[in-house]
Amino acid sequence: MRSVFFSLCVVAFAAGMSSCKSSSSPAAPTPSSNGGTQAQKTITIPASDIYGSTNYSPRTVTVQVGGTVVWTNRDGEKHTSVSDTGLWSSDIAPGADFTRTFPTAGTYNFHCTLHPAMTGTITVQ
Ligand SMILES: [Cu+2]
Repeated sequence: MRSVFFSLCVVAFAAGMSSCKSSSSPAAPTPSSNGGTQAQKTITIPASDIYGSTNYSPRTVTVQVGGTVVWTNRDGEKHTSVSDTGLWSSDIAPGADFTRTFPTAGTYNFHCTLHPAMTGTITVQ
């Protein structure tokens, strides 16, 4: 019985009937299924905790080649975004943000010069 139905379905598929065609085709991939590589990512610096400590959130992001990263300072004090290799350096005042475009694939580490525990990594791919 099962093989008869399968055979009928194959015949119907060969004839171009959509009802069997759709059930035998794999689902189309969705655009967001590639791990989240995007043209722009935002790194937030949240308000300090009760110990006066904060950090980049998230500390690691991945963007497309040519994409941009925006650092947003939501804390009440100044922070910075400084490349470990000297590619960029910017103060980020409370409430302000800093945007940088990454035209070249690679891994870019950065830190805050004012708070040694604040470090992060950007992957451009
Ligand atoms: Cu800082």
